[in-house]
Amino acid sequence: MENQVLKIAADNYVAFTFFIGTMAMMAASVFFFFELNNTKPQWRTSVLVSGIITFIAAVHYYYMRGYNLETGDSPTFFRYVDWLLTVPLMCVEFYLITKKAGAKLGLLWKLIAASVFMLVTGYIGEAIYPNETQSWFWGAISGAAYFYIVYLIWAGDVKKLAASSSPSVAAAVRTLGWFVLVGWAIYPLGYILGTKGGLFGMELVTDRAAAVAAMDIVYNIGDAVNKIGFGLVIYALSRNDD
Ligand SMILES: *C/C=C(C)/C=C/C=C(C)/C=C/C1=C(C)CCCC1(C)C
Repeated sequence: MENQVLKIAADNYVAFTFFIGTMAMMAASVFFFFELNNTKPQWRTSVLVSGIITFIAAVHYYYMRGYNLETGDSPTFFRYVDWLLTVPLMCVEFYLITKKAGAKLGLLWKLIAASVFMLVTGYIGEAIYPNETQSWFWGAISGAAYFYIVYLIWAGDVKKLAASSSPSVAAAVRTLGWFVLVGWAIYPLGYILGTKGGLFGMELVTDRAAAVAAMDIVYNIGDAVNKIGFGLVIYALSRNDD
């Protein structure tokens, strides 16, 4: 049997971005955790959650890098496990930073329930019925939950609470709202790209392996921006607000 050493080829941008993603998420976690000591007590939970988000991602990225290198496949299952843990936590941040303005537990549960629903239905469509017409149905109801989260942040409860918060909390909610509206939009776009007869049409995507690789690279870069950038907005808020 051939003894194969798995190393990242110079042109393997998928494995490379999994590797860089692991490092970036690890570095961010160390930063958030160590900064807790010089964070005002009232902001510690929020900064801690930022660190937990990047830490969970770092562990998943380490695993996904190995999985991708060994199998050449896209680690769809572990992406979803990662999202299922980190996305609800990102939603929790909206509750935490608006709590001083009176955010209720009901809002926390609405955000968690919508994000879990979005991811579970998305997983069913992407992993269980990937090449069937019904993946459109799962994608659509997942998308509805996504727009509900966007609604809560831009026009619903979160927006109203932000309006009665300090200017720095209001500004942070707006910036984080852009992350959700624009940064998170890459995920449903990737889903549509991979759906049979999707917007970009499987007929248009002649090289399926190349399309999946491109999707992984976009997700890897997007995740770093969405998780580390998101955490840094919270961190900056913890320095600017009382
Ligand atoms: C750090 C990871 C993040 C912020 C992941 C976010 C993922 C989404 C917003 C995924 C959304 C999806 C839809 C809106 C419809 C199609 C299925 C999904 C799960 C890709």
